[in-house]
Amino acid sequence: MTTAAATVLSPAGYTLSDGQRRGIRWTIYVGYAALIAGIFHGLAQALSYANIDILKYFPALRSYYQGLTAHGVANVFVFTFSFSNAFLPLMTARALARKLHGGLLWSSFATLVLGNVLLIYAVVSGQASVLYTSYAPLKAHPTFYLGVVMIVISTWLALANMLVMLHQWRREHQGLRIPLLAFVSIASYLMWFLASLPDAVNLLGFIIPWSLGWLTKTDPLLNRTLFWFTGHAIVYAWLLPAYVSWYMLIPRQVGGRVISDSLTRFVFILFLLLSIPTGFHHQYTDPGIAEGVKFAHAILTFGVFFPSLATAFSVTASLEMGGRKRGGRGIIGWIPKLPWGDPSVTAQLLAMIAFVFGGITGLINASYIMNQVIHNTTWVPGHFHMTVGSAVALTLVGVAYWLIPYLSGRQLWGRRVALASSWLYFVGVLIFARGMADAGLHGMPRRIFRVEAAYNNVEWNLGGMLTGIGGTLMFIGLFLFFVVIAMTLLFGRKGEAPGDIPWSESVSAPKLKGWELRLDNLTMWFIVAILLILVAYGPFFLGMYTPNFVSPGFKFF
Ligand code: HAS
Ligand code: CU1
Repeated sequence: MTTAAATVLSPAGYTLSDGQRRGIRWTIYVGYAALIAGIFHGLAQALSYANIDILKYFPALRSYYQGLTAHGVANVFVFTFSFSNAFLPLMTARALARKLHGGLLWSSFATLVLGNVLLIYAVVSGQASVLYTSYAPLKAHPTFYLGVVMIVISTWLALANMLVMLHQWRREHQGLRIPLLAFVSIASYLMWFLASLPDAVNLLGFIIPWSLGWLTKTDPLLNRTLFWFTGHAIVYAWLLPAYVSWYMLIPRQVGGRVISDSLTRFVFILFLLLSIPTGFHHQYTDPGIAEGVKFAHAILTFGVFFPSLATAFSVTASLEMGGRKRGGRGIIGWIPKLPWGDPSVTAQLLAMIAFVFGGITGLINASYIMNQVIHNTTWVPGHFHMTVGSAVALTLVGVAYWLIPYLSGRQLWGRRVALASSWLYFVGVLIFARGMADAGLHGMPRRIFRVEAAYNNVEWNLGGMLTGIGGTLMFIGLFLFFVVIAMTLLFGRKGEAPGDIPWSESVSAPKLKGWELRLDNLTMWFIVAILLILVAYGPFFLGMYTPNFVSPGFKFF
């Protein structure tokens, strides 16, 4: 390793001030508060597929759809982004050995809280039972959409914080490569920033004015298209912070290293390029979109599958390196040698295993013809509970097991309970997803209150029952996670927490000359991403589509 690169990669003596530590911690707590509500609603949803109704015991809950909206919004908007708003800037600050920008840290926190308050008001008061996708012409109270906008703005402020730190660092370190941990963290939110713009246009330009009554009619196809323009890439905004941990932190935690600096950068660049121009794979069955455009998005979806395959290879190689260092032999003999007793590692290993099935089901969804079979069935929630509901959720659980001690200065409480929590959740989600997939293949629609459905089918019984059993185990698993976190914060031993972030260096240092330097040119990759988007969405917006503002708003629930 060259000395120049080494100095930058391991800046000694990094300390996070108490004020900034608090800002980061409270940002994460906002997400935890949402997730607590989210798991209770999740339990109710899962049991309802087994024909068990506990929704009636929820105070002030008016409908199944109000509960499902609360579940989706809390888990995928608030929990995920609260975590990322804290985690990614912290990783960048650590890698660049810089202080966070205090004003941006706290304004990101404030907008997150404001967004949350607006969302809670809209959903709890029963004025926004439109589900997290909020498809027009279902119409919610303006505070719902404003809440979403505020959450998005909080992510932009978090990105601004990272860019300010990068800008300052670059001024002082000309000619040096961006440290990998900072690069992947920034690339993740840069992708999300670009991805969030279409739905920002949708909300600010159409949906909010319509919901305020300034526009009387709306165009559902346009709204759905703008939503999915953002909505596919949003899944990678949830996933990439988990990948940051898998690439950069897990290797250190198991005693390995990052396999390749350039491959890691390349993977995150591919996500920047390919996450966005794929949104029509959610609209294969929508009328008004030419087959050719849908086909192009299908091909690009197979393209965005590739960086995850590269990740599977790369992360497994880091794990194998760690397992062998710990005495593992043979083709798979290194697997049991991994530190399975470390709750932070175990949660993330289980997240990875679940994601293998999440990836396979994703490929099935993306396949144009097979999508006709599974679209709008419970297969789809089966898929996404093994992606966002496992790869992401379990990784964030695993990261919390070192991050909360690091931020609070208290040692993790209850290692065994923490391990049990992840195993219960993992086994639960596999049973749950098997149930959903099975029932989906027998045509059970998603987003139905089965308990009251007049069109029940006996072929859904097995799948529905597995869904209920798996969902209950998932609930217990995450409930135990909260017990561990609460006990750590209240009773964890002081002064024995990790003093640093467990980040890893790559096997060989980043090159200081040659083509690899271009990988760091984020501005160039950002522009290439825009060009690809123009190719993928241009024909639809410029050629095929004529605005058709035909529909008034509806409120059914
Ligand atoms: Fe998806 C629908 C296609 C990934 C989330 N997806 C959804 C919805 C959500 C979602 C929420 O093409 C529903 C939206 C709605 O409400 O309507 N998805 C894909 C494809 C991928 C994919 C091709 N999805 C995700 C991720 C998500 C997510 C990630 C959240 C975080 N999805 C679709 C399609 C639909 C869809 C269609 C529409 C369906 C419809 O008709 O409505 C791919 O990116 C997946 C790539 C993943 C892999 C797996 C790599 C594995 C790794 C782990 C390695 C394991 C190791 C284990 C190392 C290739 C990296 C080692 C461990 C040891 C112990 C040794
Ligand atoms: Cu997607």
